[in-house]
Amino acid sequence: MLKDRLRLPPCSVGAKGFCCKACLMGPCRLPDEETRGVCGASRDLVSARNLLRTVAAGTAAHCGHARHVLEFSGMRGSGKKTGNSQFWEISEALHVSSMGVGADPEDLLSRCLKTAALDGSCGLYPATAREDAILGRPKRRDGHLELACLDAGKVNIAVHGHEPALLKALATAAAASPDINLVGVCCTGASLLASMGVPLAAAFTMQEDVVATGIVEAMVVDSQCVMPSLPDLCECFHTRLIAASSLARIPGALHLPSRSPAEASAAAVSILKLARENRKNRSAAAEFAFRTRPAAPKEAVVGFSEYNLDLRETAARLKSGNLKGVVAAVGCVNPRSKEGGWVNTFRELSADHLILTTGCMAFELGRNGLLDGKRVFHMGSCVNNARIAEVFKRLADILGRKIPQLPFWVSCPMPITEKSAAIGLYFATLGCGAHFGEPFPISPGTRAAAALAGLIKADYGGTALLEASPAAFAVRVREGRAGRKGLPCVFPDQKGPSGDCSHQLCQGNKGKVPKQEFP
Ligand code: BF8
Repeated sequence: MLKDRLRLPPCSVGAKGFCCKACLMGPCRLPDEETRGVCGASRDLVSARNLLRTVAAGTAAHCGHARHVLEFSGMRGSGKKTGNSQFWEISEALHVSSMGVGADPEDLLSRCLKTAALDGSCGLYPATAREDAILGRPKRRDGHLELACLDAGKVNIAVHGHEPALLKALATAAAASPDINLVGVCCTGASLLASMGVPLAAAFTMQEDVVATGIVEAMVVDSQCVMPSLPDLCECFHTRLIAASSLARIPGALHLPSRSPAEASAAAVSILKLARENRKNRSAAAEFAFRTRPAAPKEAVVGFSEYNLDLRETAARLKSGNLKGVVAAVGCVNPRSKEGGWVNTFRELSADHLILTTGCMAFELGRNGLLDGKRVFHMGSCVNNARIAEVFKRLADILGRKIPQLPFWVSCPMPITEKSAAIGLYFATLGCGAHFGEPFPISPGTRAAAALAGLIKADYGGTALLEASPAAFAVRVREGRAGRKGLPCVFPDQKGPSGDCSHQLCQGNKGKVPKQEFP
């Protein structure tokens, strides 16, 4: 189980981004500034190459996701030109970051941002648009979270991964079958929760716990964030593992790839039959143990998007200073992250900031009771960060301002996957404040960190913050995008009688000096 495997210590040099595996003379670990890799690469070059490879992989995952759902809908040829540009951008990113090609860290970091921009336009946006077309737009609804969503009195099926389009047929069939209890895991689960009200049993770190309850007859996985430990774990229980993606082969799983709605409908019939038949193999002891668990599902208000949030009211509140900013809490919950306290930080910020949230962070905030649909809004899965980008763009339009002028932050406090880096940097290219906690391929306080922040600011008007401390992050958010110095007033007509601007939108708030600042 995950908690046992976490005993394997992470490489202390690699965790800071200073381990290079770009060629087979290494891996080269660079413990200090003076040490060079066998090829002569410095720490700055190694960390820039590592970040570019990370962002390219994350972007490839989101673009691949978008392509799969387009193909699923019979839209194979559509976006061929876009597909070519994705291919070349990602191919060039991997090429230039290989050994002996790009040697200028700043140029590589600038390519990180170009690749991340593609993550949004060719990954998050088309994946979300197709998802809406297939599943229907999210609706505000009451949702349920946590393992307690499993039902010992029914046949339990869990769906896990990221491509919910493949599993819509299963969700529809389950909804029509009173003996079946369907629950979601990770982002496939988050999307099905938002659009169809399927309860969300777990996020990434708890996926094994779902099987370990011993009362899950089938777990259907598609792709991304599916732990390779699942086949072995399922063997220890009676759970049948079913792989629904045509891309991801998983040893020990029953493969039922769904490349079209017709294949998905046929697979749904097979999965329901198989799960029903497997019910007799459930251990009576496991069922008894689950029945006697005291926990009840956590309640949450979910299903928000750019279409059903009141953006005019939000803009008015921002303009009046009643709301100090919008903070998106996105991405993963890394079990290795050293600093706890992020949930409390977002709770505190929600007093005078609108909090939007997606992915595993949304689950984490929800299981801590924060998804109230009043101050903290569940916006769906990680590709659904396109919805948050749309909220920012539309608020900026209503306010008649550019995003870099506005107090919009995207925080990815505990990244795990390459996708998280791509998402955060995509928002930086929109001109938002982009925050990453630890671990991250670029270490705070390094020249590479300063260069990345400088590029984000100069080329996109965004703000970069690498900060592992929740308290320091909150200070910086309250202080404003421009830090201590503040920005010129963006609403000069609203200056106070003294002529000084204390308007929140201008971020002239003179708060405490943050522990750490990046140029
Ligand atoms: O895409 S938040 S661990 S589940 S990567 Fe994965 Fe991270 Fe969770 Fe969804 Ni997003």
